[in-house]
Amino acid sequence: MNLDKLLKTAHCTETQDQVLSITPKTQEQVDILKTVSTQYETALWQPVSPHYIKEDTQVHLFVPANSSETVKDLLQRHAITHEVLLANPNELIEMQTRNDSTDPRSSSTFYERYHSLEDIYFWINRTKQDNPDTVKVILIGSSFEKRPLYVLKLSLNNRPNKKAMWIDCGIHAREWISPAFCLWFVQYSLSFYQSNKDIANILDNMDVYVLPVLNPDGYHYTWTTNRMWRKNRSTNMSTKCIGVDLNRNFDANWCTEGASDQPCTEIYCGAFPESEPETLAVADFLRSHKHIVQIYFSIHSYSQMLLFPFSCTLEEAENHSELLEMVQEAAQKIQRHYRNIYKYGSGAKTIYLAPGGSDDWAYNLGIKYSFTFELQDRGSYGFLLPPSHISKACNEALLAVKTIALKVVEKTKALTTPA
Ligand code: 9B3
Ligand code: ZN
Repeated sequence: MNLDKLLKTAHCTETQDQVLSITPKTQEQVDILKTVSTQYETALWQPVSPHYIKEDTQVHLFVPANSSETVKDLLQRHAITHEVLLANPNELIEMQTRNDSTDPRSSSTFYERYHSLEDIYFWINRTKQDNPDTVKVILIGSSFEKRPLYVLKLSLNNRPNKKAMWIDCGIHAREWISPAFCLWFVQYSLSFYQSNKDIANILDNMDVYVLPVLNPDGYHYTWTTNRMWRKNRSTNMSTKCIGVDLNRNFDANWCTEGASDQPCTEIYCGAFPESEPETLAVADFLRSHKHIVQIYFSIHSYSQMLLFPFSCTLEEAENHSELLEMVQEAAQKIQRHYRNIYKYGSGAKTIYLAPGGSDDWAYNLGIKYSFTFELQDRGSYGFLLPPSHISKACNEALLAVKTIALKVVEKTKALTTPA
């Protein structure tokens, strides 16, 4: 390479967006990082809020090109070392949004790609039309920007007194693998009901309600404007900052430690519990179906964890050991089949104390098998998991869902079938 070209490339990498991995070693470095992530135009990937930054724990920070120099200078002046986690996130983003469905050379299926909100609405409609006897679409409400919130009801047979399972995806806009999982799950259920005895056993005993995109406004925004957006897109007269963290807006120790009442933060809890139309729609639906819904799943990313209540308190759930056994078995199966490690445990003990989450709220409503999954990866790509990883990430999560659902089906049978 000639010098001219070398200089050009060097210059180019200097001025590109990057994701940095930084591990603060002292309290002073912690404070600097907190300042950087709040005062400069950056997006904190991990932890979710500057509040959780602590010594000897990795911070993943998205740094846009225009603040790159200032941020790196500041780190250097305080002798804070960093590694470049992703040198070219824009290339990854381009890869994820490229619609290669028309490219005949592409070998990936519909389910191995990410889809825009419009595509997902289209898919919902097509899935209903292709499966008129087994799939119903229920409108449970609408988002702040008045987009419909559709739930697919999978009902594979007409047995009386069936129980139900709920799965929601896409509470957090930037966690794209989550909606991809909901689509994957629906497709798998409809395709393998006839041939896979586990999925048949589950679907013979319960209906499944799937909400593919709980936060459509945020998801749309990540496709059009800002790939790193997390919250919904609601506005409020009292502030110029947009969005509420929907996973802090449920009525479970609402807005205590681990959430924020500051609208400009990523973990803003909203004006009051269920203040957001998206939260209210889900809460109303589950309240009116609480006698049949046995299992609640909420799908997030990233960091590979299988979590159960509580996140909003360090106290143990009444059936803590039962829930622990279930996620442990699921994690073991994932490790055996896919050689991937998932951490597991109650939310508060496994990641952080955080109130207002949907799983804790559903648990308190009486849904005793309540889980949040954090899918792949553990930070190599973070929220920008390449499409080529979708199938493995989804199959792992599917195995965990099946393992837990089968356990619940067995337990229910043991209770209702006389010996
Ligand atoms: C948070 C809460 Cl509040 C909960 N109940 N369960 C899981 C989490 C973790 C997710 C979050 O909202 O921060 C991870 Se993206
Ligand atoms: Zn999330």
